[in-house]
Amino acid sequence: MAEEAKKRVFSGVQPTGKITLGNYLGAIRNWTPLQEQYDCLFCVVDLHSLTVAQVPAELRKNTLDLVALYIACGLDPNKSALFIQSHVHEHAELAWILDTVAYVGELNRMTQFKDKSRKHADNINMGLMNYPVLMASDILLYQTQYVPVGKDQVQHVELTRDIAERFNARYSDTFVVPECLVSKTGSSIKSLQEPTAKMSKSDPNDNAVLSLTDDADAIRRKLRRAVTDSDTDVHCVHHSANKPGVSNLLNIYSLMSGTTVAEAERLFEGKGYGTFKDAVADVVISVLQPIQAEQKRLLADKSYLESVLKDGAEKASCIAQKTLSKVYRKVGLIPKIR
Ligand code: ATP
Ligand code: LTN
Repeated sequence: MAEEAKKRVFSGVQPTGKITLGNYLGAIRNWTPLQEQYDCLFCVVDLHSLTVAQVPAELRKNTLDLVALYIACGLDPNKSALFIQSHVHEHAELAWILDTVAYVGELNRMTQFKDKSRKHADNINMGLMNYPVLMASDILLYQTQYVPVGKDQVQHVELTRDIAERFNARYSDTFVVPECLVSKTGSSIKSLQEPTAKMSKSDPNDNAVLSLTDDADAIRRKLRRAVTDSDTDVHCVHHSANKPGVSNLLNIYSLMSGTTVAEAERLFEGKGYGTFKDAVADVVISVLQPIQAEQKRLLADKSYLESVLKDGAEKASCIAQKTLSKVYRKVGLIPKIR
C-alpha cells in the first residue's frame, strides 16, 4: 500500500506517573498490531499532564520512561512516529483555534473534567477544562482516522468529532472526522481494591493498581490482596456480574494469557481464590518481566532514545505544519511573509 493511501492512527498517554496494567491493556498493547496496517503516530502527551500539579524533575523522568516503555511494549520507531507532544508546537497553536469553536457548556459536561475537579478541588485550572480541546487538536492536526483508546476516553473522541464537524461546516471541509477504536475486552480494567472503579495511575492507594514497573513480589502481593468477593461464604471462583472483583481478575488473566474468559473460568471453576490469584500473578509477571528488562536497557541508551524522539518529532511536525497553515488560511489569518 502506498504511504499516502494508508489511514492514520493517533494516540497518546500522559506521563503522569507509573503506567498501569489498565493503560497497557486498554491502550498501548492494542496499538502495536495497528502499526502493520496504518500510518501511526504515538505521542507522550506531556502538555496534558500539566493540568494537574507536577514536580518538574519527575515529569521529565516520567516522560522519558514512557517513551522507553512504548518501545519496550512493541511500538517500533521504524514503523511509527514516536514523539513528545511539546516538541511539536502546532498542538498548542491549533488548540487555540479550536478553543474558539468549542463551547464552554460542552466542556463543562465532560465526565473527566467533573471527576478531576472533584479530586483536585484546589486546582481547577483552565487547562483542566480545556483538556479535551488540546486532545482534539492532537487528533485533528494529523487528519487522524482512528483513535485507539480505553473506554474512559470515548467521550473526548466524540467531542473531537463534534468540533471537527462544526469547524468543517463553518469554514469548509478541513479535518478528517476521526473514529474511536475501543478494545472489546481490555477497555476498562478495574481497580484491585474497588473493582467497580477503573484502575487509574493517579489512584493514591498503591494496592489498587498494578504498575508496569512493579516487581514480581509486588505483583503477587497486590493480587493476593485484591478484593474478590464481598460474600464471605463463597471462596471458589465463579464468574458473575455481581462479582466485579473476580470478573476483573478473570479478564486480566484471559488478556494476559491469550485464553478466553470462558476458558479461564472453566480452568479455575471450583478452585480457591488463593490458587486463582497466584495463577493470575504468574501470567502477569511472565508478560511484564521482559518488558521491564527492555525498558531498562533502552533507558540506559540515551542517544538512541534521543534519535527516536528527533525523528518522531520531525515526521509529526511535517504533517502538523500542513494542517495548521490550512486552518490559519481558512479562518482568515494572513500567512507570514517569508
Ligand atoms: P490518570 O489517573 O492520571 O488520569 P489514567 O490511568 O487514566 O491516568 P491516561 O493517561 O489518562 O491514564 O490514559 C491513557 C490511556 O489508557 C487511555 O487510552 C485510557 O483510555 C487508557 N486507560 C486508562 N485507564 C484504563 C483502564 N483502567 N482500563 C483500560 N484502559 C485504560
Ligand atoms: N486524554 C488521553 C490522552 C490523550 C490522547 C490524545 C489519547 C491526549 N491526547 C489524543 C488519544 C488521542 C487520556 O488517555 N487521558
